Amino acid sequence: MFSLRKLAYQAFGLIQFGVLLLIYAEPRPVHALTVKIPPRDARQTGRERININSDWRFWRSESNPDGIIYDHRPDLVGLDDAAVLKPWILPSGNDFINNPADRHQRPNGSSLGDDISFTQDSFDDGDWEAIKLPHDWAAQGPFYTEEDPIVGGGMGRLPVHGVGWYRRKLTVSSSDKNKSIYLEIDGAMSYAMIWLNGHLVGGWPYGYNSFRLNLTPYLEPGDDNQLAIRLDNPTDSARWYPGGGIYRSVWLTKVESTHVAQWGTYIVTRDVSDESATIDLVVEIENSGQRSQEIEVVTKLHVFDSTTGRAGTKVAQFPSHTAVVSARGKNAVDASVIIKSPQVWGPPPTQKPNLYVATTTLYADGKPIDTYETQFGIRTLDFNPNKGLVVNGESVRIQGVNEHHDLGALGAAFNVRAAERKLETLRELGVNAIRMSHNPPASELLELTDRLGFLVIDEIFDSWELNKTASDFHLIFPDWHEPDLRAFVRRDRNHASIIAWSFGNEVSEQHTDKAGAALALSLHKIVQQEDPTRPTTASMNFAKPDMPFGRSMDILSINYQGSGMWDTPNYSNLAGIRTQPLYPDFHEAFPDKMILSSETASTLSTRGTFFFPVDATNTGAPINETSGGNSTLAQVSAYELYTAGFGSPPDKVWTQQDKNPYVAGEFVWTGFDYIGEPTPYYSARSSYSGIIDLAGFKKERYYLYQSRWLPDVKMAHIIPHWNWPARVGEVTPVHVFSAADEAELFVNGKSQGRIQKEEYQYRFRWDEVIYKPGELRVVTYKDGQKWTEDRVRTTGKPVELRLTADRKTINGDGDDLSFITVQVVDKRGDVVPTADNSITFSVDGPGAIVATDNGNPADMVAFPSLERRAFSGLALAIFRGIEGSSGDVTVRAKANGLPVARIKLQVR
Ligand SMILES: *[C@@H]1O[C@H](CO)[C@@H](O)[C@H](O)[C@H]1NC(C)=O
Ligand SMILES: *[C@@H]1O[C@H](CO)[C@@H](O)[C@H](O)[C@H]1NC(C)=O
Ligand SMILES: *[C@@H]1O[C@H](CO)[C@@H](O)[C@H](O)[C@H]1NC(C)=O
Ligand SMILES: *[C@@H]1O[C@H](CO)[C@@H](O)[C@H](O)[C@H]1NC(C)=O
Ligand SMILES: *[C@@H]1O[C@H](CO)[C@@H](O)[C@H](O)[C@H]1NC(C)=O
Ligand SMILES: CC(=O)N[C@H]1CO[C@H](CO)[C@@H](O)[C@@H]1O
Repeated sequence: MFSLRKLAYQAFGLIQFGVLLLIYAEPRPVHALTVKIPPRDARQTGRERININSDWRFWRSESNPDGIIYDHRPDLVGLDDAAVLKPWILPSGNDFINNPADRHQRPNGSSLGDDISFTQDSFDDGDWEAIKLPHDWAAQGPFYTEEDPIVGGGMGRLPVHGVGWYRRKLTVSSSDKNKSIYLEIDGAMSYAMIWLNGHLVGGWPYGYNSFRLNLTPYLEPGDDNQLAIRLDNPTDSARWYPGGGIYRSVWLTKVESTHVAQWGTYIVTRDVSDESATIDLVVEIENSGQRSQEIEVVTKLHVFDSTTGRAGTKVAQFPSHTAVVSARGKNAVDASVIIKSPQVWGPPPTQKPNLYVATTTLYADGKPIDTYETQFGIRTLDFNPNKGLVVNGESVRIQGVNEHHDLGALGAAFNVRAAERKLETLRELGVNAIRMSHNPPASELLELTDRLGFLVIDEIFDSWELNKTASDFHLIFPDWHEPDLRAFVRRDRNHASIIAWSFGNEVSEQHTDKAGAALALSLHKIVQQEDPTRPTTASMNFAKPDMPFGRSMDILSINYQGSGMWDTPNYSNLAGIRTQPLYPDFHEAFPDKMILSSETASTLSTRGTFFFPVDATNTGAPINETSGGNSTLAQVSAYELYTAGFGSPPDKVWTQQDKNPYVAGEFVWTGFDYIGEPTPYYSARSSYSGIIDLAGFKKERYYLYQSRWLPDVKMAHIIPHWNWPARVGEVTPVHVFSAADEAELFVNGKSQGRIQKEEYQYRFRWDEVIYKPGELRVVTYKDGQKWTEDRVRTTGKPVELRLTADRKTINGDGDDLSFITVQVVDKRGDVVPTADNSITFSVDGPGAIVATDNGNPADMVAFPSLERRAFSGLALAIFRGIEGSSGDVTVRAKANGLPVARIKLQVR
């Protein structure tokens, strides 16, 4: 189905054909034990990639400060006379528009807005805020707490809107004279426009994509080049928190005028067996110089050394090729190599995420002029309609979660350690797959998923032509869907972890029958042109098996419909399109397409919070004042049975998955809580859908999922807590989450009965337990043998704060973090489950607490606050070392009436 040469022809024109070269290499196991993040700046022969996250000045205005706009927009009222810069921005997407006739020409003459003072070297930005990237201007709040704020609960009640300006000087030396110099922005939210020395260079509206601009024509030797970046965020751009600002890294890349093009390598592996694998490589070369050049391309293949984060032992070399690259032109070469005993990439625990690195060097007149590294993995994927996902010949059930891009109290500003902590928590839960809902993530996150071995669905759009909010992507879809889609795939297509491309989530075009399906097909084709090796998909929460939408994709991603929606009695009083579980109908209508559930559950809960009475079913109930919810508190009961109107509890989801084993698995909505979309209580700031709360603390549901996903882990977990002074003598149901098949519950030593899980039962429940203070104890059994126990005690009052850090020694690089958990404990050391003590943090030493949280979706204290109430007994403080510093640190936590607690950390 796939011809690399054909693809390369399409993409790059002239191709030199490669000769296969057989190299017999010793296999060498590579284990991803700890993730090493390589140094940020890379200086290699002919190529410098310089991180420029430091030394920025920032200023933001809530209303338009400069009389310029990208284009007219529903929320930009009263700006009829503003200068529209769109014609100058559109050409920035030209490299990603296939048809030359559709590419944009920059208007002649100087652009409108070139006289804006903020872009000028003479402008004094001395009183602007000094900041370091990645930066999210909204995360520090404060939260809007009023009834109808300018940014509501959906977008996190944080000040994301308005125009932000960023300024910085750039230095180029006289030795850079003939170089091509690019600005690479990994993500800027949103409508980015970039000026250099007063000239409008270009921009990129979509805030989630990475982009590159050529600064060469506008740079002067010296250290006085003035870079100015303008961002503009609508008030209603999304259904969740987008963040605001340059929230990912920015780089200056200096290369010789002939160099490997942007994202210019593409590696595909095929004919993979235990004995050998064929690796196909395309290298695209760009010549921005004045004369044609003959370039020799040499690529060596190394194992990726996970202990250093760099290329390790060399295992093969591609046959070298020569290509003539015309002045201001491009050309591509392809080559193939067969390696022996490939170490395949696959998801733990049964497989290992082995990676390789291809190091490409370009030579002109025998001299090396560019070096470019490409990480990739060797693996086979079969998307089997009857067996589900098969990775390297092994059936791998997708145990996935959806993740939005924010990092909790750190907001949208990307941080490698915060992302890695998330993945560690998910790994412990048994998660092997992540859907990047609903936008391309930071590149570094995909490096982490490559190295840790998570399967990834990379997703790009939440809306196409039809809107979900007034100012979402639909405004720019006509101009930008092609460049955004191609840029998305080209950036990410060498990542081993990505198994499929999703070009849409729950788009309204599901409702427009053939027209929507035709648009879907056109997007599918664009993705296929950029990467024919992976299947496409788009998530369907409405399209039915007999509708044409599903025909426009390779694999079917079903949201919620597989488990049935509004189909059980407790949901019958709600409006909604009642559907029986639809897996069988989809399977019958699409016998050739693998089915997965890209969103399941939408079970909602607040950690440690329980309301009574408890729903008697395992098929769940929608939330209202008498069913799992309390709108005054803005909290949802954590019996893990209450859902969004369209949702289902995990138990109901699994029943349908187990009855339909051809379904490849699920992506739960969601792994972590995220900022915004606080269904059902839009007075709150963050979601209730996570298996893990916004602070990273495990909700009750964590143990329910772990019992299914890691059934060999000896674990039993009792809910609720047992501090109910007002419930003495009242029915207080007890549920136990465990992979055991039998369990006996004891209240103060008295058996409440030994029960067995029936088929399609996933939890133990004792619904008639009468509350008495004391101790709950459960003893579980597997195959008749005693397996494991859990115990919950009524606690005493708080006597102490207990501090623990996920890492006690961190790097003094200004990015690394230590996450400090505070537990409020009683005199026996048990966490007091109702404790809400107000805790004040302070630090001695080279660093600071940059954010605090407690996982309470309704806590409206701004994230940077050093004072934070515990919630259900826990609080979190995030410590960051000062850049370039080292030394001992003491973090103190203080609460009224309790002794001061301390923890010692080290910054190195
Ligand atoms: C710019 O001017 C040139 C020469 O007059 C003309 O050919 C070209 O079409 C103009 N471009 C635009 C975008 O107007
Ligand atoms: C730039 O190119 C010119 C012409 O090829 C050459 O003479 C000059 O030495 C180059 N400058 C640098 C700094 O490489
Ligand atoms: C879609 O956009 C229109 C026009 O701006 C707006 O009136 C409408 O409210 C939007 N729809 C949604 C769901 O926001
Ligand atoms: C609340 O939800 C329950 C369970 O679905 C339902 O029986 C009840 O009628 C609902 N109450 C209201 C006021 O809608
Ligand atoms: C919600 O919680 C508040 C505060 O605890 C309580 O006063 C109120 O009765 C609760 N509402 C319902 C419907 O239980
Ligand atoms: C919350 C709620 O009302 N749950 C009800 C769901 O339906 C069952 C019977 O099917 C009732 O027993 C529950 O009370």
